[in-house]
Amino acid sequence: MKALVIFLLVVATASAWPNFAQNDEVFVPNAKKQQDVLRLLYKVNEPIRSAFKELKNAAENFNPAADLSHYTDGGEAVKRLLHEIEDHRVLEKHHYFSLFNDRHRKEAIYLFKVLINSDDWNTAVANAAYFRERLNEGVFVYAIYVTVIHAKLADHIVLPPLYEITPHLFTNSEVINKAYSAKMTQTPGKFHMSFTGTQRNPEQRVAYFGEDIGLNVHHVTWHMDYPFWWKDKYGYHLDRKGELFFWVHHQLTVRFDSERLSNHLNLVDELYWDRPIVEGFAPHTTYKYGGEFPSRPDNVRFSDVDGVARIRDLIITESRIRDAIAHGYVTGHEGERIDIRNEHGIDVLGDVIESSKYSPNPEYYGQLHNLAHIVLGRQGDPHGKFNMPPGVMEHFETATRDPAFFRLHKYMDNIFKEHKDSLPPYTAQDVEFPGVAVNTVGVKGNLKTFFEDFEFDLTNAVDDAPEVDDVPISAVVSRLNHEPFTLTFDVTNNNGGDLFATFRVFLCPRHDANGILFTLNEGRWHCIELDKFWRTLHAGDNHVERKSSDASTTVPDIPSFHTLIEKADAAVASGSDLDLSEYTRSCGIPNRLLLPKGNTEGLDFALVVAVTDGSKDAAIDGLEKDEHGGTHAQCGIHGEVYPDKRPLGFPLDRQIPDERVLLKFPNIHKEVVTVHFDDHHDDH
Ligand SMILES: [Cu+2]
Repeated sequence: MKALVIFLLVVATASAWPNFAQNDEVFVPNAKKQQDVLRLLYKVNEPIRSAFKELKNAAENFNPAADLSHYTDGGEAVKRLLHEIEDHRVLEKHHYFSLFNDRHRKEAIYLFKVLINSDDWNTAVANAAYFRERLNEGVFVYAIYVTVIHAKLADHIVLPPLYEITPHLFTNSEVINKAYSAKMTQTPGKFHMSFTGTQRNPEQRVAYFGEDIGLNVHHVTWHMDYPFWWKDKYGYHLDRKGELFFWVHHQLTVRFDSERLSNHLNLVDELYWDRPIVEGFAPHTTYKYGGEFPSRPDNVRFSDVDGVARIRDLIITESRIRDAIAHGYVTGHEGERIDIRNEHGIDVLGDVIESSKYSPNPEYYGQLHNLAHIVLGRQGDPHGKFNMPPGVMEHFETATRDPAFFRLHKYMDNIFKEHKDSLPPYTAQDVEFPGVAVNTVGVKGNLKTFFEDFEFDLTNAVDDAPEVDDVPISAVVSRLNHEPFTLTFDVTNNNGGDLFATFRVFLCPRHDANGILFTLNEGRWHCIELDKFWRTLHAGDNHVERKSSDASTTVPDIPSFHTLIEKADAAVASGSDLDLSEYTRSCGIPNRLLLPKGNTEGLDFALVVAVTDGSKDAAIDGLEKDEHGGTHAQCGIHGEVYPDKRPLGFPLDRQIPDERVLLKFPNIHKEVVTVHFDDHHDDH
């Protein structure tokens, strides 16, 4: 009986298929699109549920190559992907996926190309459903995320938090094991996730940062927003991608350093190819399929990694890059000189170091960042003797868990610094804003941090079948958060008319771990970018307020997968609108991580504010009202130029030979503030 019903259902929907596929003008409401994406990602390790009739039907009956007029590339990508499947070349299901594996990445890009080249929503969804059943789950999830982020058709769609889609990459083996036994015994469970390691390891004091699930989402999403494999023919140019690569990782590094100072640790040292890797790492993390993430003992000396890179080659790559910095130019593919001793040089250098498809000469300058990630990830099994799966460094989701990640990025950050230090300091003309003075900067509320518990769903962590009931299984993690606060700025405009102004706000550590005061020129390189926003200054006195929740470096918490499903289902059922625009971007530091932890005694920081001429700085309109989502500082705006014409980090990115010179400009202001950590937050 059941079989007959399914048969009739398939016949009924299959006969309706031609209309469905041909009608490219059909309007699909946002709520329906949102529901489609969520259903595509629902229990992604198993076949599509038959309750999702349209998707199930597409998975079984859609023929991706039947009508190639639906693809803007004439069906090129779809033909190739089908060919790969026919030839049994695709990565099997229930196997790990790593973006750094050339073959894995190629498949994910094929699927991405099929989807981004689909000229209407229904074609894209039918393809997604079809290939979901035929490709590796990791390949599928990656391609869906990157497509939704970049496809015009998927504007305003909210992607569910990755820690609920691929929980294995965000939690530890202990929690996963408990989740399995909860499922097996059908007993609901809530499992507290502790941070990796023990108190015998000083690095444990800052594990809460590298293992923060929101920070991990930010990092992996940034790399989806700005994929190193991106070509402009996929839709648009990713403006200042190389410079953003530098800036976002610089900010991760300085944030980590501020967390270290908050916990009485020295600033992180860089990695040296010819010295032992000081910190070992036992990830306590497991693949869904493919075993445990490999460990690395303390003080391992670098070994060449078979089939990936020799350490000697990485050293040569580095010295070619340092040569380019010293010469002030990069040599392009045809031998041409690309000048980098200017404000755009950092963008070229970022492309070179990552290296992305934008790199002007990867044959010569190699792929320092990407290869270093793999090499570092494989030091536990460099010759592949033990058939270990890739290390945490080989996934953007898990990389920051390893303290060596920050050493590696400090190493690259110092190369970028060498370049920035080769540029002349800013002149008065560069930084001044005549007639504008920042008189006071204040804080309403407290700069107070605390830990809080956060629960997320682990249903996707365990295997499942339609006939097995779900039991609620979740992980509880401790997360850093802060009390809401408002920054206030009293600014005078003596020019008699309205002026448009850019507010640049930085939080800079004042002392090193030994309590020695940084000079401005040392300290500037450790500044955390808190916010960047635009305001009109009227003639006379202006009082400007900016809430911590509005910071353009940050994003709010993404609603849970479950909440998103409920909202989308309800909106589709009632035919109502679904507005989740607040959550469409998950690139950005989680807002609760806006402040570094500080400590119970109170840790001093310099709040440095520069108010500069917005009529010269702003690259696009609509910035004053945050019309572009307000998450641009480290993630830009999709399909638009980066909103600020100034170099990222301006005006603290270049050498400051004499701090009196910079601070004498009335439009630049420094105020000492204190960040307190509240140890007993849960007690009140
Ligand atoms: Cu990264």
